[in-house]
Amino acid sequence: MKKGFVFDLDGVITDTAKLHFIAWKDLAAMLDIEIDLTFNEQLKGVGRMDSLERILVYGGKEKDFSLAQKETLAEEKNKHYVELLQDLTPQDLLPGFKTFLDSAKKKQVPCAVASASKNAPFILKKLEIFDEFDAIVDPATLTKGKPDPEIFIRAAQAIHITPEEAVGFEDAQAGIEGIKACGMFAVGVETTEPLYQADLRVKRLDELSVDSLLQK
Ligand code: XGP
Repeated sequence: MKKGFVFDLDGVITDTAKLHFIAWKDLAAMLDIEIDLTFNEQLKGVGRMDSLERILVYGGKEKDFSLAQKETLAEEKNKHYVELLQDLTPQDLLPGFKTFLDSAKKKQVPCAVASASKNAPFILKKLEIFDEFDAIVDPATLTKGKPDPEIFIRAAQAIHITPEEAVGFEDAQAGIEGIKACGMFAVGVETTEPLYQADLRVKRLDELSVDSLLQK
């Protein structure tokens, strides 16, 4: 029996992945690196500095910048990304998410957010669902990023359940791997790429019934 839900943000609650792509693509272009949507799949679920590192490796420029310069580049990307977020409204919730969340809340299922994004609280406020969650893991307090399961273990702890008692929702392969590595039940939200190892795959969350998930 499951007792709580743990959600990734980008690609599960809202489609901010496309805004991250715009901001990373522009930053990469400034460095003479061209990234496309296929490469962008590798940045999903990956934190800010790790995302930058992957772009630099992809462009063969991983040795060209000091840590301080990389921090400045990451800040620049984030400034652009936050500008793109200004117009976010509840209309930007992914189809089916709010219906599913409302149903979970009605049944008093504790819900947590496990996102690598430091912008998660700001985004949840823009989407007007910040108060619906019982916990939001602060990625700045983690020692390892996804696919390590740390963020999912911390999310389960924060809602006072074990990972085995939780269902995790993810759109990124790294996230599914993290969920499975700590014994959670994994729901893969598939858009373009297939997700391996997911226990269940859906296109939108309202394809699922809260009751049947709790019985997994
Ligand atoms: P933050 C973001 C990364 O910049 C982005 O590349 C990832 O796809 C995203 O996290 C995953 O949720 O982190 O810059 O919003 O803190």
